[in-house]
Amino acid sequence: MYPTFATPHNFLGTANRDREAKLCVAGIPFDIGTTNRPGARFGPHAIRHASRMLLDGDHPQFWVDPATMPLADLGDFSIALGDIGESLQLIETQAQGLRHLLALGGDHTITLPLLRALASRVGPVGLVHFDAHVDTWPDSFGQRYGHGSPFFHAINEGLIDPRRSIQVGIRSPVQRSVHDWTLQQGVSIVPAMAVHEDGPAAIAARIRAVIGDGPAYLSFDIDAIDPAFAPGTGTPEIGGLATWQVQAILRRLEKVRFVGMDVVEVAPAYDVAEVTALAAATIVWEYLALLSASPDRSQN
Ligand SMILES: [Mn+2]
Repeated sequence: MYPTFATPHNFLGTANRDREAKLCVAGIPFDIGTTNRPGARFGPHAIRHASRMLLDGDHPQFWVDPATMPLADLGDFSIALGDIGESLQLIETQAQGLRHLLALGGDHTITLPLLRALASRVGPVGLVHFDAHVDTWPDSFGQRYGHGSPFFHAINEGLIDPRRSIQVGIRSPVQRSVHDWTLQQGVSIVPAMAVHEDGPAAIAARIRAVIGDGPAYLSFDIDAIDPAFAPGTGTPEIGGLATWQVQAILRRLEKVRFVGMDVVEVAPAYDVAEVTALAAATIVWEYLALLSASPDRSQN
């Protein structure tokens, strides 16, 4: 029995490395898709480290200890250093066949190969996407596959159903053509200001209405959260969500049939007192608690 601070550096301290586990965590130390400050390659380590803080009790709403769920930490996926295309291939291959993946990024580029692997198994999914940015740019400064483009490609490749997709926390500068293209595909955009003005309960209701009963994927860019709460990221934007708002939304989504998730863009070099890593680890922990409360647990 370890005290939390001395627990081994696996996610929630798990010693299970079995790819056959019902729930698999994997790190993806990839950040060459970033357009501003790099450093998310160190995200998986920081998130695992912070996750050990969450080993001292049950979730106070769903009354489950996520560390006791059938969870394995597979370690970090292999990547091809310096090669975006080859890395996307490698990530997709390693994600294939896993029953339910919780990925620790890495920059947001990684969501594209994860969705390719998922869609090959379950077909197009609904998307609950927290972010400051729409991430539907056709390219970033000439870079076709980068962290500003995963959902442009995911929509064009039919990996997500845009009419069952919703983006929450959006507030960055954006070309109007990119914003309007996203809406025209059928994606719902919830600006950060709407979260502040309408409140988490209304936003959660909107998410449930958009997603419906089909399978859904959670992609959580940590920059959805305000830099006051999550400074450790590559492209911070002011006016973002407070961590309590994120919890208040997520805890109302137990009826959503989630089939996978990622938390991305944690760049520990810009973090202060590990608060960004703790926010990311807690979001994964909240997600696990949510699965335990889902009425459709057999699907998860
Ligand atoms: Mn993003």
